[in-house]
Order: sequence, then structure tokens, then C-alpha cells
Amino acid sequence: MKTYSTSQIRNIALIGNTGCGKTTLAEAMLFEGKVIERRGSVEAKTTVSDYTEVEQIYQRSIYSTVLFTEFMDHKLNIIDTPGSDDFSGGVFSAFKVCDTGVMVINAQNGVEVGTEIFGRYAERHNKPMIIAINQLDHDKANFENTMESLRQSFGSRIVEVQYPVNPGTGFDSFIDVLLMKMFKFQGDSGIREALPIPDAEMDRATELHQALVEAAAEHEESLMELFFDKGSLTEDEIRQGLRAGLKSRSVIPVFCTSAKRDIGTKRLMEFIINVAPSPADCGPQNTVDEQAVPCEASGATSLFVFKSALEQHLGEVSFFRVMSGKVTESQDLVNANNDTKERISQLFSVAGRKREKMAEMVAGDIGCTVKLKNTKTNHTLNGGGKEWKFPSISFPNPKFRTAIKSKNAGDDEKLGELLNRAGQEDPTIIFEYSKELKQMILSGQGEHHINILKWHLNNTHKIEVELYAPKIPYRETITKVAQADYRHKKQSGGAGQFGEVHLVVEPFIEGMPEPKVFKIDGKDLVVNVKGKEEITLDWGGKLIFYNCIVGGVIDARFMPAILKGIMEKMEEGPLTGSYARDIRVCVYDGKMHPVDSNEISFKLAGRNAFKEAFKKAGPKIMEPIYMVSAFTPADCMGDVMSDLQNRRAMIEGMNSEKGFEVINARVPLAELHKYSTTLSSLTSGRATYTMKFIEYQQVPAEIQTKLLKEYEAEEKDE
Ligand SMILES: Nc1nc2c(ncn2[C@@H]2O[C@H](COP(=O)(O)OP(=O)(O)OP(=O)(O)O)[C@@H](O)[C@H]2O)c(=O)[nH]1
Ligand SMILES: [Mg+2]
Repeated sequence: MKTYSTSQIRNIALIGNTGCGKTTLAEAMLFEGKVIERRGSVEAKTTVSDYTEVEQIYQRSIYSTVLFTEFMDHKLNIIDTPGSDDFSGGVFSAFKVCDTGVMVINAQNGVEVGTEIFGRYAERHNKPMIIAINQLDHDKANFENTMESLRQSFGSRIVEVQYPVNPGTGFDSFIDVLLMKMFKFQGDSGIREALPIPDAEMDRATELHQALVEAAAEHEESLMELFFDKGSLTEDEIRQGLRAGLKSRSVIPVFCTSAKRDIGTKRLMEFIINVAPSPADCGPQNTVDEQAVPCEASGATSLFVFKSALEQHLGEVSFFRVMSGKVTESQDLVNANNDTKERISQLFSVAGRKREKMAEMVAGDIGCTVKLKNTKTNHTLNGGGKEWKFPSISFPNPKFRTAIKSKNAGDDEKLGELLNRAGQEDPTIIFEYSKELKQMILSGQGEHHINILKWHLNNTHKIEVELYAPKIPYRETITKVAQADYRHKKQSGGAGQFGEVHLVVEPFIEGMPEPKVFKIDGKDLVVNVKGKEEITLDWGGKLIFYNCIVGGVIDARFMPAILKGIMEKMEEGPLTGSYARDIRVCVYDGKMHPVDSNEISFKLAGRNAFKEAFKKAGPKIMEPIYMVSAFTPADCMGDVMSDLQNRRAMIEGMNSEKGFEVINARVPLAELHKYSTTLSSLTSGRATYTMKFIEYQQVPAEIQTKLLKEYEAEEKDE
């Protein structure tokens, strides 16, 4: 393929609710650009975009796929993203490198939850948006309702460029009010005829044309003046106005398509090429240290890697956008994130599995290379001595959590490696071995997301795994002051063991004054602080340890052993074995034996005194609380709400937004297991949510009793 200049490149992300037809539309775009000779279909498992086995089995996109097509002497890079919430990571990476979002709408359903969500993402990433109302050939297609829902969601920014003449099974024509023509299609061939607008459509077409002209004039003063002078604008002037409106994201032009029948694809591509911004039009990109790097072929070479994937026969493939300069085969670059050298052995433009070798690619283009040694997603590769680092893609927080183990214990190590690798390829998969819970914990965007990974483990790597309920990282703490003594004494044969510790525990609250007097059993216990250690615990919260020994009743050299004993119990809390936090301990008295006292004795005495005091100090189990924001269609609101209430949720607030409801609630993690699955079934997949850890809170009494019983039973089993 020839090298296209920056101004001849357009980068678009196809976004939209699952099933709206993005992959099918991409197929039609590739066909129109002659990248393929025949259009495949999702049903026949023959599309260029959904080329992986697992996508073909599930008949939906799981990964974002990089594609290109050549049209009107331009290169159109397309990223076909998955519409399912479970795989939304692909949408985030696509927005990082694409300049325009093409939102595909299913004309049967109008705006869906995915439309709203991805529309917000586009907004957050400052990306202009074009809408394609698709599936207009479907017998349930409803153009008017779809337009109505779009206006509700996106307001006056919606500007109709086209409308269908005969939506439904006979759909073959639409009116384009920019060109003021009717396009009529022959069967499914994509071949079209441009005809004059029929008389019966003239009034509607003229009215919409006028609205389009006004919308175009609004964004540039010179156009406004022309419009006032002439009462109209030329085609080119309308394009100029829409270009300005797209750039400021104040116009969302609407097109008509049937991707399945290749109706409207070509016209949409023409508009993208004529009006949507080229990479250079989008202005410079900032590095992490706020250097503005213009997208220019004349600059130093810089590539940003936004995706990496392991591909059969090729090994690791790194997908990049050229952020600046030109990249050529055999060029040496430096990875700015780890300061290692990388050679670009080969350069490709990609369309799914199909690759075309490139000798050179310029700023703004998207491609891939292979065999990079130390370069991962989110890394920047530079030439010309630059140290630019582009900001990482910020992926959504995980919302589904499961424990995982291999059925054959011998496979555990390999499983760990594979899961770590999966996380590198798909940053929305997070894997860790939890020392605390003694479980391998896998987190992702939903049950389906994790099941796809399971499918790969079983089928690609031949490892049988089991998913099971993950434990909850509870914490333990105390609620009042308590005192305990413990004497450790052992005399068997030779040298004995002796250590005695008296201590007081109390809840620690940041900023509280130093300890002086405690009330123990109605009497004052006065302490004299000699030394203090403040330990910030790895699992959150603190332990404050005071040495208040007077008169040398315990030698200073035994204090570290006492602290060590206490720390052991902090790590394995006295109630349920969970981590303890936010406790203050004063060791104020004790006894030594001139011969038998040693470190081990004091460690045990410290540990047991602490355990006894802890149990008397109103101990409580604390659980992690998450802020859940559920985003649901209004008609499912009641069901979603009552389900949340059954999960011990504290509703914090509700908002209505254009036919959708947002419910914010604080929910214990223990109640969120498989929430994504339930929410999806309650709403037929029309709702979504986010969750974020906020704090630890005491569990209700009945749950504490239940947890204590469970722990006791577990202890007995062991
Ligand atoms: N009738 C009709 N069906 C369509 C059209 N476009 C897509 N479809 C069908 O709709 C279904 C979903 O199409 P896809 O292209 O996989 O949709 P998608 O948006 O890529 O879906 P995800 O990958 O899950 O996000 C398939 O069965 C397509 O054949 C269309 O224009 N008309
Ligand atoms: Mg798809």
C-alpha cells in the first residue's frame, strides 16, 4: 500500500450498543474500499472484524479490531469496538487513538443503554460524533421513534443529514438533504443511483435542508453572514460549517444505513472523508509532562502502543498510532517507559487477520508491528532523542470478581503465568494471588468477560479451571478499651521459658491525644509513655505500639518480640483470622525471669495478652463498602432498586437522565457477587453500573454472628 499523508487519513471508532451492526458496517466499508471482494456476515462467521474463534462462537465482538480501507484516495482506519459492557476496555483504547466516533444505532430500538454510555465516553474523550441509524431494512425499524430518542439524549446537536424514504423490509432509498438528492439502491450490491427528490418528498426535504443550513451556519461567523445575505449556503459551505460544528462537538450529523444490505455505507464514508477531522485537525496531543506534540510528519518519530495481542504464527503484535513524524521499517526507537531500545522490524496496515506491509507510515496513521521485546500497551516509542511519554489509557474499574483455581493442582503455576499475561493483553482483566484470602482472585468487567478468558484457558491452553465464590477481605477492629495480662511459662527439663505482659488496647482514631490514664474496671490506670512505634499497615489502617514499662520490669530488648507477637495477631485477627486495623496498644507492666526469659517467651506472651484484650474490647468485623452507580432504563427502575435493597444497599441518590435512571448506592462487597449477571437479567441487558471502593464499615450484628460461626467451623475442619 502507498503511504498516505496525514491529511489523507481519517481514524474512526465504530461504537454503539451490542447488536446494532458495527461489525457488519465495518464489513461494508471494507467492501466499498475494495479491501475485500465479498461481504461476509456475522451469522456465517465470515466477517473480517470478528475473526477470532471465540468471537465466531459467540457471534459478537469481544476485542476491538483494527481495520483499514482505502476510499477516495484516503485511508480510513476503523476500530470496530465491542458493544457489550463486558468488553468495554476495547472502547477506551479505541478512543485514545481515533479522532471521530461513529455511533451506530439499531433503528428497531433507538437509543439504548450502550448508546448513552458510549456517547458519554465520546464526550469525556472530547471526540466528535457522527450517527448512523442502521438496520433500516428491518421490519421493525422505526426511524421517527429513533430520531425522537436521539433528540432526547443528545438535544439540539442532532442534525438530520438523511432520512429514509421507505424504511422496513423494502428499504432501498433515502433522501440526502445536504446534496438534495435521493439515493436508490439496487438489491444488496451497494450500487446506487442519485435521483432528483420526488415531488412527494420535496416539502420535507426542503425543510430539513434549511435546518441543516442553519445548523451549519451557526458555527462560523463568516458562514452566518453569508447565510443572512443569501438565505442559503452551498454544499461546500455546509460542509465547512459542519466541520466546525463537529470539531466543537456542537453538531451530531445523522445518516441512514442498512449495513447488512450495504445501503448508505458509501455516502457515510464520503462524509467522513470530506468533513470529519484528519489527525492533524485535532490539534496537538499532550505528553504526561504537558508537552504539546503536534501530529505532523515533519516532527520526531513517536509511536503510542494502544493494544497488544498474541496472534497465531506471529507472536506478540503491537498496535500503535504514529503520534508524530514518520516511522519506517528497520527504524531504531527508544521505549520512553523503560528506556530500552526497540527495532521496528516490519510495519503493517491491518484489517483483522489481513495485513499489508508498509514501508513507511506518517503521523496520524494506525498500524502494527511485531517482535518488540519490552514494549507493552500504553508505552511510547520515540526517535530523535525525544523523551515524550503519552498518558496511559484509563480503563474502567473492575466490577466482577471471582476466585479461580486449576482443576489439576499441578497447573497452578502455569495458570498464574497465563492470567498475568491475559492482564497485559487486556488491561481490564486484573489478576492477583491474595495472600490474605489465600485465593487467586480474578477481576473483570462481567461474568461473560471472565467466561471468555475461561474459554481460552480450556481451549487454547488446555487448562481446566474452576471459578468459585471469592472470599471477602474483612477487617477486624475494637470499639472500646480493654486490659489483659498473660504469663507464658514452660518448665520441661533443661532451660525453661518465661515472659509476662500486661497491656491495654483501645481503638485508634487519627489525631487522638497520647495515652495517659485508662479506666479499667472503674479504677484509673496511669501510663507513662517511654517509646512509641506507629505502624502503617499494608492492608490499611494503623497499629500504634507504646512502651510504657516503668522500673525496667521488662527489659527493653524484649519489646520488639512483644510487638512481633502482637503483629502476628494483627495479621491473623482474633475473630475470623482477617487482618486487624486501627488499634493502639500500651504495654505497661509485666515480669521477667533472670534465667528463663527470652524473645520467644515474650513474643508468645505479647501475642496472647493482645488476643485476650482484643476479645474483651468490643471487637467488630468490618467489611469493604463500594459505591455502586447503576444506570438503568426508567421502566426497570423498580426492579433494580428492590434488588439493591436486598443487597443491604444504602441508597445515596437518584437522578433521571433522558429516559434513564442513575441510582447511587453504598453496597457491601459481600453482596455484590455476580451483581453484573443479575442486573443484566433484570433488565434484559439494558442496564450497566460502575463500582468503586470507598471504605470499611462494621458489619451488622447478625452477620458478625454468622461469620464467627463460619470461622469456628472452618477452624474445626482444619
Ligand atoms: N436487518 C439487519 N440486520 C443487521 C444489520 N446490521 C447488522 N445486522 C445484524 O445484526 C446482528 C448484529 O450485528 P453485528 O454487526 O454483529 O453487531 P455489532 O454492533 O458488531 O455487535 P457487537 O459486536 O456485539 O457489539 C447480526 O445478526 C447482523 O447480521 C442491518 O443493517 N440490517
Ligand atoms: Mg461487533
